[in-house]
Amino acid sequence: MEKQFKRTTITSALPYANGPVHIGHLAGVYVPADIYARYLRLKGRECLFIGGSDEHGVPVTIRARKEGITVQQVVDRYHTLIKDSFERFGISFDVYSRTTSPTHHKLASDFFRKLYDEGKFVEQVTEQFYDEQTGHFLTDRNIKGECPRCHAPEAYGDQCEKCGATLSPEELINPYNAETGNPLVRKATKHWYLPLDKDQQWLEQWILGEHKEWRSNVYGQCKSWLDGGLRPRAVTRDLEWGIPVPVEGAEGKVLYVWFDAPIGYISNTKELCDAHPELGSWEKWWKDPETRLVHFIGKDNIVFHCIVFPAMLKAHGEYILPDNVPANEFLNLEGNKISTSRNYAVWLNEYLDELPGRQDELRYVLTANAPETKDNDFTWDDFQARCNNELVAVYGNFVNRALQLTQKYYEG
Ligand code: B3M
Ligand code: ZN
Repeated sequence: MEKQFKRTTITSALPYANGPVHIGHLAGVYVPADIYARYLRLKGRECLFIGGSDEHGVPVTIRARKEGITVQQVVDRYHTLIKDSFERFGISFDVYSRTTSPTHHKLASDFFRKLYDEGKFVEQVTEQFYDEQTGHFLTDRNIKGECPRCHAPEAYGDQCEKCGATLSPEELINPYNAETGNPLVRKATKHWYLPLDKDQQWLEQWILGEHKEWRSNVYGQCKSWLDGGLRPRAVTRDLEWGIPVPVEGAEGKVLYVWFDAPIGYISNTKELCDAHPELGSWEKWWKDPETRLVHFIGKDNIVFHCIVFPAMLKAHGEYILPDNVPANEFLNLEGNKISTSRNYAVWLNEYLDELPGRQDELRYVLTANAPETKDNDFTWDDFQARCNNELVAVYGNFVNRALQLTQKYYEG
């Protein structure tokens, strides 16, 4: 017998504030989550629909350097643009906040500190690439050098785009900072790790044993992560932008963006409930076993929502775990991969500006063509055909007939 819940907390992935949202985000996450929230409300069920911007991580800092503005300016700009476009499009969030909010900084920091105090992390010193001239440690993607396989001069720290080899930065010949060109040295640095290896057993039982009803793409990805054996994951980084690690001696280090971002769901719920006492305490939405937690995400976020975040919640000890994690596949655009960094997308804000009043058409097409079980393709020809043949012809005709019959036989 399926468990009966009193209420539902619905979250949708927090979009990175490094660019506008596009139709791929809408089809994969926001339209399905919005449909579910609207459905539950119509049924008279108690639910909250939580959204917000993810404003930490490396991509926003890269965007800031490229544009010659501060990171704060980047996130302010995109948070406002994204929030505004969701509102104009009609995504019915109960709250849309941001991870730079003081509430979130405090909650994420306290969360880390509790785990730290209870000895839930392991500390490890490793050698990482360091640019002595800028005083920065670098992430794999910001490191370039000669490929050890094909000797292309500009391979990345994680991959050579010439020969396709998967690399780690230590393998590069003469590694250098991709942005400044400065040569790199190796330097010891300490980080905190979530020992996921110790979670292997209960995660296997919980996901593979108790959640066979999860979508096959989600279940399958979890199974392959679990079959491969979980390893400890660093939850801190040597960066300036982010939430400072609240530990003495950790100056210059911040929480890893994937540690703080999912806590953002909780912080945003807290902000909402603090401002609206009639919704009850935020804690009932996150800590009461009679609350059903559902995460809507894209397929690239599965491991974080099904394995890492639940391990964090469990380590904390007071929280419920997700009951389901509906993840969608990707939507392509005219046969090609949508990409924020390559500026290839239909941006929501531009759609709303250029086709005013056409929200429902887009919502319909993205729902009819939702990438639920495989990647799908969005084309403008298909958009036009679906609007004309399905919305106008089939649905319009149905409504028209129903209205005429009502008029004729039931006096309107
Ligand atoms: N910002 C990644 C993404 O948009 C990330 C999601 C966070 S959800 C807590 O794909
Ligand atoms: Zn190569």
